[in-house]
Amino acid sequence: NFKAGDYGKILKKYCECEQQCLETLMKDRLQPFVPGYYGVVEKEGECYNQMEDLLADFDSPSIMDCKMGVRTYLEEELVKAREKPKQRRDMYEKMIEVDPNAPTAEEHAQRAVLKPRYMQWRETLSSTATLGFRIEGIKRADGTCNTNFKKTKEKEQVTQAIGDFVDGNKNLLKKYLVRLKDLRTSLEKSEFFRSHEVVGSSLLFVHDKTELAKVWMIDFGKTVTLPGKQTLNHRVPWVEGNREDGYLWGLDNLIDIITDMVKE
Ligand code: 4IP
Ligand code: ADP
Ligand code: MN
Repeated sequence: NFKAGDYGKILKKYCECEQQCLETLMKDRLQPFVPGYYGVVEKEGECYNQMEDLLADFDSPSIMDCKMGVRTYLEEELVKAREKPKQRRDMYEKMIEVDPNAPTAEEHAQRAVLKPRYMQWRETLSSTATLGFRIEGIKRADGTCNTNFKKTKEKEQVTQAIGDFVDGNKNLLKKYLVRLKDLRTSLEKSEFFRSHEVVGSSLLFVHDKTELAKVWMIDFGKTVTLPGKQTLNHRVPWVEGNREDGYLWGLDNLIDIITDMVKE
């Protein structure tokens, strides 16, 4: 999905939705919190969005990807799954790998599940449904990589994983906290954020041994404009039709957890 771009830049497989978002974001107050965008590039017959390599300024970075929000699929995907149900054998396989008892009798018989069903199962197994964010992966400076967070759900488990990510370094946690609070302030004022359903987007945490620590918003492949003058609050619960994503609620919870870690 990714390739090296020009110096200090990376190429991500082209997605129109993401292009639209990144272009708009370059002129929004969220610009300091998203990778710089450098347009569409064609390479070996494939199209890519070229963006800033957020790791470029770091010396052996440690990175953590947190997927934000209470919902990880678009409302339009729900509608599609109802109108034209598509049985997903790959998602059934991923499901039984984690829990052979998770599928219903009917799903076992079909050896397949629908996408929203799979996505909802992932949301409730992890902290997405209860905290409004989940850890997707952590790569530490020492080269160790962990993407085994599918069942990281309780506040205590999340705390443990973040503590491990920073090696218990409270200086780093404090720097992350400052950055996350700045981000929250900007989100609350952002024209872009107000007018978009932000689903499946992540916060990328990056630090290194010089204690440079930053956070950016990434992955706008499922971030879509709301119709007309509709706006979102990003904190109230989602009910089908309101398009709320719980992004800010999740960020509040993440900030509270890190605040507690700094206090301990
Ligand atoms: C994946 O499930 C992730 O949710 C993907 O989101 C999602 O891609 C995949 O849907 C889904 O199978 P696992 O993480 O459990 O493997 P992301 O790429 O943000 O991690 P979408 O296309 O929804 O963004 P499919 O339909 O692409 O398979
Ligand atoms: P996908 O849509 O395929 O899930 P993402 O945009 O979520 O892709 O990116 C996947 C991973 O690639 C992230 O977790 C992060 O580690 C890395 N990544 C994404 N964007 C950047 C960037 N601009 N600079 C550096 N690393 C990035
Ligand atoms: Mn994605």
